[in-house]
Parts: sequence; structure tokens; C-alpha cells
Amino acid sequence: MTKVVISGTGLFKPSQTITNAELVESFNAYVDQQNAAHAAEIEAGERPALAHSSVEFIEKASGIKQRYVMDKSGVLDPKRMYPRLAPRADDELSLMAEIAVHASRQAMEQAGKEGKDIDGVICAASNMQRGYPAMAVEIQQALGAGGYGFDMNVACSSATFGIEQAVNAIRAGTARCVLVINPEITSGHQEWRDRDCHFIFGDACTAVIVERADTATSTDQWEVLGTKLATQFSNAIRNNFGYMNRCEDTDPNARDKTFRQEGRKVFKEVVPMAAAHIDAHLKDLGTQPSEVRRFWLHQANLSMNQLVIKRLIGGEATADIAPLILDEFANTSSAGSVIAFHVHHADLKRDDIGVICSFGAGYSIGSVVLRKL
Ligand code: CO8
Repeated sequence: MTKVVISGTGLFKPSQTITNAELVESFNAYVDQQNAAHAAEIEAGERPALAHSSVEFIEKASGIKQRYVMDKSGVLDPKRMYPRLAPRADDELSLMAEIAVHASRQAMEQAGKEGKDIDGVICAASNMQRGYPAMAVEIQQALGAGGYGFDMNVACSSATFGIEQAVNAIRAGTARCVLVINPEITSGHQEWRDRDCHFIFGDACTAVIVERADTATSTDQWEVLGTKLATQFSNAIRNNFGYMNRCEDTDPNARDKTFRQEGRKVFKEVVPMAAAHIDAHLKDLGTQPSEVRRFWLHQANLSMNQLVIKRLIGGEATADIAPLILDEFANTSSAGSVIAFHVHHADLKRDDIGVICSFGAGYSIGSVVLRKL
């Protein structure tokens, strides 16, 4: 079988950050405004009063301390509560493609690749900026890449699912070098007005070069030992935004048209699934969790990752075993586990084994087992 490697990664992070304190201050101002505006209905028991958020809760429940966003002013405006992004003309590079190009150029430079060396572009993310043309095709053109491009969405697992598509294309001989990009502008579909989830997400973009080992020239190469994907339908994380909304005559601003979840249910159901998935994948490859040097896990919740690791190795999820980036980035959907890999792999030695694993809406779980070359 053709040997396939990851030979470069890139990361774009927006220049603006929102700390928990800033987020809570604006959220609480929004709550006070809403409660004042609806005081009579609340008094009459016709409408529940909204409750304040707190920095202590956010840090304790999630481990998140801040997030990067494309636009801070719109999110923090209590009269708006979502980003303010300037529209672009059709002949300008779209915002999603722009951040994808930033991350991709870094990954390409690390892998020693130019646009002409790439013959597959997969744009894998939770939300696409438009229906068509595919974002991947715009990115392909901006980078001067050849071959083909397509978009795909498996929510938080989009990156690992995308990497498997790249590996399969290379093994099947339909591509030689594939760029997998995860531009996640989650702030556009985050529900910043809902206390249960307003702190969860941040924006970022990652890029990964996947290529045939015999064409790779990078000084930092990771052999893909295997990939394993799984899905199981669940409504516990859902967003009903879509192109049918108009035909249904539903309110485009209704609560079900942005991110919503039953967080505790997700936590309880996904932890055992993710741990069992990784364990089974490692067994398929003739190895076991105790032989893994590092786990680059999906970055949604600190305790979730600690529990996954405890189930896998029976021990503590130290920063060395399962590094965290969610304190700085929050949940960046599909980009999270790739950011963890990008930032925390330089200290690993030849033959060390590591696992990138994502989990999220769908439910969807994807794992990629790597060996340092
Ligand atoms: N401040 C203060 N108190 C709060 C707040 C707040 N902000 N929010 C909730 N509380 C209260 C609740 O009301 C509750 O009070 P009570 O006990 O009186 O009922 C109490 O705190 C506990 O609430 P929860 O049970 O909800 O709290 P948890 O401890 O479960 O923590 C979490 C909530 C952090 C959300 C946690 O459940 C979690 O992280 N779960 C896992 C979620 C997860 O991994 N989701 C994956 C989603 S990402 C994904 O799949 C990608 C989707 C696509 C991306 C789209 C981008 C927009």
C-alpha cells in the first residue's frame, strides 16, 4: 500500500480576542436590557427572566479562558451579539477563503510545496460561507493548485474525515498531494445570546498537507498508520439553518437557526464513544493506548478530554499526554485537534506514535494514528 505522510501544517488565528470577563460583561448587559424591556411579562409570569453568566462557571465547566474572533465589536455589542463582517464583492476573495489561504501557505511552506504540487483541495468545516461555488475551488485557484477541490462538512470531525479522504485519494492513486483545510468562523453561527453556550466557540483555521511519502521533502514527516471514522445520528447538537428555511416560511433568526446543544447529554454520550473508538482503532493497528506518546484530542471541554484519557490509559491527562489549546482558543470545531497537533508535536521523537481524534455533532468521531518519521 502507498505510504502516506502528513508533511506540513498551518494555523491562522484572528488578531482579536475576547476574554471570559469581556464576554460575561456584555452578555450580562444584554440580559439586563432584555429583562428591563420585558419586565411586565416577567412580572406576570408570562416569560422567564434571563440569568447572568459568570466567568467562574465558564472556566470551571469548560476550561476555556478566551477565544479568537474575526470581529469582536459586534459580538460584544449587547444590542447585536454577533460579529459585524463587511460584505465582499463576488470578484474579491471571500473571508473564509482568505483565512484558508493564510493557513495553507504556512502548511505548504513547511512541506516545501508550491501550488502546482497540490492536486487535491478539501475544505472541511462546520459551516460554509455560501452554497456554491465550493469554497475549496476558490481556495484552489487562490493558491494556484491543480487537480480538484470539494467542500465537506462533518461538524467538529470535519478535519479527521477530510484527512481520511485525502489518504484514500492518495492510496487510490487519484491524487499525490492533498491540502485539507478547516476554516472555522464559528462566531457567525454561535448563539452569543444563550447563556448555556455563549462561551463555547472561537474562530481559527488549520491546514494540513497529506502526500505520498516518496514525494515528501519536509524535515517533519508523520506517517499515517491508519484512519478510522464513525457516525451515529443524534439531535443533541443541531443547527437547522439551511436553504429550505425560506420555503418553510420560518423565522431566519429563530433560535433553532444557530448552534444549540444539550451539553450534558453530549458530554455523557460522547466520552465513552470516543474512548472506545480510539481503543478499537489502536487495537486494529496492533498497538494500544499505553504505547501512544501523545493524544491530540478534540478541544471542546477540559473534563471531557480528561475522562477520555482516563478511560484509555487509566491515568491523568497531563499536558504532555493530551495537550490543551482550548483555554486559549475555545472550541474551534474541526480545527481544534489539528491546532493541538500543530502546536504540540515538535518535541516528539522518531517512531513516537500519536493520535489525532475529533468528536462532535452527528455524532461523529474520527481518529488518525501517526508515527513520527
Ligand atoms: N453561567 C453561569 N451558570 C450557567 C451558565 C453560565 N454561562 N450556563 C449554564 N449555567 C448553569 C445552568 O443553568 C445549570 O444550572 P442548574 O444546575 O441550576 O440547572 C448549571 O450551570 C450547570 O449547567 P450544565 O449542566 O449545562 O453545565 P455543564 O457542567 O454540563 O457544562 C458545558 C456545560 C460546558 C456545555 C458542557 O456540558 C460541555 O462542554 N459539554 C460537551 C459539549 C460538547 O462537546 N459539544 C460539542 C459541540 S461542538 C460541535 O459538535 C461542532 C458543532 C458545529 C460548530 C458550530 C459553531 C457555531
